[in-house]
Amino acid sequence: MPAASTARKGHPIRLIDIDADDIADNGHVIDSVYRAELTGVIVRGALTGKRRETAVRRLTSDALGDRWGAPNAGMKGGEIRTIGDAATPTFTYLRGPSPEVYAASAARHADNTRAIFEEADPRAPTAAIARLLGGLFGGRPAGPPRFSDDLDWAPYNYRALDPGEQIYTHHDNHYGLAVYEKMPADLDRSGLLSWFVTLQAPDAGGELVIYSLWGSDPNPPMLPTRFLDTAALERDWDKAVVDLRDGDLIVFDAGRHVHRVTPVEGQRPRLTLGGFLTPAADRSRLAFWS
Ligand SMILES: O=C(O)CCC(=O)C(=O)O
Repeated sequence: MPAASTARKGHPIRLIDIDADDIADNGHVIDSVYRAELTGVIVRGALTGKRRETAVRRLTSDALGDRWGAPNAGMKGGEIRTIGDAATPTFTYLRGPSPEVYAASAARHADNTRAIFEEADPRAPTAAIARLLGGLFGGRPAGPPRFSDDLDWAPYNYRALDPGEQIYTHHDNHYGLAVYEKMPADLDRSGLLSWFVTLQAPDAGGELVIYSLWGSDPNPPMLPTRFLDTAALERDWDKAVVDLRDGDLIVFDAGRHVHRVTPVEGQRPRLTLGGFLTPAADRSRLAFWS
């Protein structure tokens, strides 16, 4: 069923809202988002039960101490914590992590995932994500692409936004970063989608806001700091505020649509795991990575 359909300034925002049990009936969704016919899909209850609870217990314990990184340390209000690097610009690496830095992080992914999900087979949580994303791609194969002869891209990273922190307004079309030299050539770079699972929703705030502005639009509203002017977006552009609860997955067109996560309120950190995805140019498979 349609969750939002609006048109003011900018491009239409069309999100659909489905139950995890209905994925098989929605195998067209990723193709539709890629073609910009849809902006995204919310899948309710995608990662639930003991698996989600264990990840939350571990991510909120002291046990993971030095696995956590602070890629935006010093960026007031935007100090996300992560386990595992992402192929995005950060305050630490303005042009994204180098291939060497990314490879070192991706090589630790399996061990981190074992420590967070405490499952005998550390590949099982990633296989579950592959089934969800592949299901939205008509059941075609889905997985992280090769990074080098003996390493895959990390399938996702883990993110915590503590009370008061936010993700500032941005889009994710980052194929220009050096790390993408390692992306297999058969993958389609004409678009890029984001996806993430909410492991723990915050008490309040921490909402994903998707704007009708595309990163490729001419003359986007900018602040003198070269950040996008969120106040102007709130005033003049259309938006969808997405209500994501524990266990929900969202896949959306983050390569085109400018978006942000509002400041987390209350006591609980907002915990997510996620990354990006794109299909092969021949649509035979889906690649997802952090
Ligand atoms: O909330 C998250 O984990 C990431 C939100 C975001 O900016 C994205 O998915 O591109």
